[in-house]
Amino acid sequence: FTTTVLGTPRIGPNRELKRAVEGYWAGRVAAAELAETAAGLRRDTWTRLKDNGFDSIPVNTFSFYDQVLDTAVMLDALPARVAAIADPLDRYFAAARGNADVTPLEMTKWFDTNYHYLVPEIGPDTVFTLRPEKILAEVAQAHALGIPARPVVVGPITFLTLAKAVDGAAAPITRIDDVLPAYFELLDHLVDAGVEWVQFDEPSLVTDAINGLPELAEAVYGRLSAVTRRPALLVATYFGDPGSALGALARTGVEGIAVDLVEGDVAAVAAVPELANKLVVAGVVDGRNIWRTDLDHALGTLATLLGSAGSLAVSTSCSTLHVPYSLEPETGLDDNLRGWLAFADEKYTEVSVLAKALRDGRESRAAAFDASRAALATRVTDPRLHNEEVRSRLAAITDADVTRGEASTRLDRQQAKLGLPALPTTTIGSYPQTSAIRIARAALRKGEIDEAAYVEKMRAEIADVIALQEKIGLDVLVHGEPERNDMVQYFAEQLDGFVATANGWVQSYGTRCVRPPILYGDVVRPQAMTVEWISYAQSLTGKPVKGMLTGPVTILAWSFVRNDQSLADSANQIALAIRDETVDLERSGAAIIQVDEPALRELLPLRDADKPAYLNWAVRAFRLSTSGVADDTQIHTHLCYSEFGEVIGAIAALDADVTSIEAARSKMEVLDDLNAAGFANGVGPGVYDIHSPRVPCTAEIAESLSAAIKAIDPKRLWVNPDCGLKTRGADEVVASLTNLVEATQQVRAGL
Ligand code: THG
Ligand code: ZN
Repeated sequence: FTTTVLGTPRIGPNRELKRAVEGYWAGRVAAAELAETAAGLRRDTWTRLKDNGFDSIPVNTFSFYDQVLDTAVMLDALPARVAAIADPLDRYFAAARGNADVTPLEMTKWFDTNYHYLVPEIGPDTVFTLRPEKILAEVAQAHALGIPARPVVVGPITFLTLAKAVDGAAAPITRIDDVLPAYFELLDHLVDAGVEWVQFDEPSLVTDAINGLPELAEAVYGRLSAVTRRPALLVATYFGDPGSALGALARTGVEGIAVDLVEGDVAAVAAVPELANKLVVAGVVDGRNIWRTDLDHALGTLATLLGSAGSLAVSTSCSTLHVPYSLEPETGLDDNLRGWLAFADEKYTEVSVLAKALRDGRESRAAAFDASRAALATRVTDPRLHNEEVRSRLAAITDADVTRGEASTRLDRQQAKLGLPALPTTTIGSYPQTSAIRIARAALRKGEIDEAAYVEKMRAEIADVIALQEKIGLDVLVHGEPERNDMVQYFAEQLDGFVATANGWVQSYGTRCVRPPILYGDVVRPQAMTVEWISYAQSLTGKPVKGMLTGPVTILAWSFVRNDQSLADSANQIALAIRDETVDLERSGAAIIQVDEPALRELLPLRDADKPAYLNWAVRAFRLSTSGVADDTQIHTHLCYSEFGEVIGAIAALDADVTSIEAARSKMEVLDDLNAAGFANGVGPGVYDIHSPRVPCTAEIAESLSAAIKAIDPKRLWVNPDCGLKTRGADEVVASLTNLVEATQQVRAGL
């Protein structure tokens, strides 16, 4: 084949799948109706690809929740606690999100993206048995529609490297010999189903997740390709350079290998002689960012491979799961900006143009190439991409701008100013987003209420949250963030250089979506962004109210980023805007300012060799954003959503005065890690898990606190939940925080 894509979005152009699945959960949508919605979404996606001239179309990339969970189901490898649930759909959703009786699988980030997958659990007793029903059903649906279907599954190496061992089992990858027979059997079924090509996704091959990956890839794909009755095998690597795994794969009998030529290096691919008898699926159109492709450049990349690849197909670099469906609803964008962008639909057109130009010559598609060139030319001249003031300010940054006074001196001065009790209690920032808040936001958007009326409603929410915290007896208060839709989008909407989309939804996990803003230009903060809300909150109480900001790394990680300058440069520009905001907050009277960096771990490069440089610029950007304030202003940060092991040194290097960190689920182990990293500042290990609706009792929180006191000096210890309270119910929050304060008082009494 010549024209394809590695995968597609599936939530629906207007989030139809989200509505159907959430409706099913709520009992409003029947299973049959859910199945019908899903089938319609698949058909629409495939039809669009076929209409674009795609001659191999991915199927089984649809999912009700997550493709890694789907693979665990295909291998019959769900943990016993959920495997016992009789109804397949209920079992599936129980594994994904738990129910009254069972806890779900853990969720974590899919490589360096903002998509989350469910972590398969492999115990000593896990047996792998092929359950091909889903994949065969989707193939059958596609064939009935005349679609040249190429089923896609997560490959065995990636599946096992992403899984976690439970109940004392050995590392999951040691089970490779047990899992392969299920894949062998799958190949046989696919031949029966009339499938010509199957795609095995192996993004783990671009990482250093385990030692000896290239050798393992050669052995595993040697065995898979030795199966005599099977479709042609396409192994898809993406999100980076497979390095020596590419040659290893090419030495096996697989027929095709997909390479990411946006992240990876075309010269390295062209230098692999064994590709001379393979189909190389060349990912020249960026599958995970939203920029229009430079068609001339992409065609040049393809031409480089003509001499070395046996045959060549044009594709996206990875699945377009990570970009919105279509630019069509984005009518609010100006012409220049719109011309620079390509969402999933526009990318399909680009792939198709490139495949045709490769076959018939550039001239055969001259109009498309001219349009691409003309649009991209304005990116060079548009003044919004080059702000001299911001650039010269950044060029003048020195170490002094990223350094505060000595940490213990700072803490003394802050304590003199704040006079907080031992074990100060606080919360992370957000309070439940009530229906009143959502209704007010929708009304503002539809023009039913004006800005002033909206502000009035948000102030009322803030007043409620302040009163609640005073009543509960917390020491350091927050305003609750009612005015924020999302902790990144909110800031992006106020900063020049970013644009928000109208309908650019991307799946984050399950039915949850985000609308990442687009960072296209130099970042300028036209005016203060949060000061009025925080000052208002502070005016209602004698206790300190924390200023609440999102850090530069997280704003970057949860946006579509510029591809015309380094991530570090973009991070520093955002950092300057945040720095200016901290200074304004300080001037308005804020004594404590929190700058959250939950995504610090997410952008960590996939290759070990690239990690130190990343951590260096990420830490520096955070410090640039927080070092503009006086030593007696207390800087907090908050980290969550990840395993911190690899970044613990960087967390210490952020040099925040107080770091609140997810710890409840790991039983405070993170404190020992922080100690080992030499961290000596304040720390608030989350004393209960907010991701569950369960209300922790006082004794349980007191126990967490006592465990924390064993690990660190109580003088440095703060007491707070694990994360923001936005997704929790109001009643749970009141009960949990009341217990938190009571537990703190008990432990304080024993100090
Ligand atoms: N913001 C962004 N990315 C994130 C998070 C975030 N990535 C990591 C983590 N938090 C993901 N968690 C969530 C949790 C809830 C929702 C999305 C991601 C969510 N979304 C609404 C939905 O799908 O209905 C839409 C929200 C909206 O209206 O803007 O609830 O916090 N950027
Ligand atoms: Zn958090």
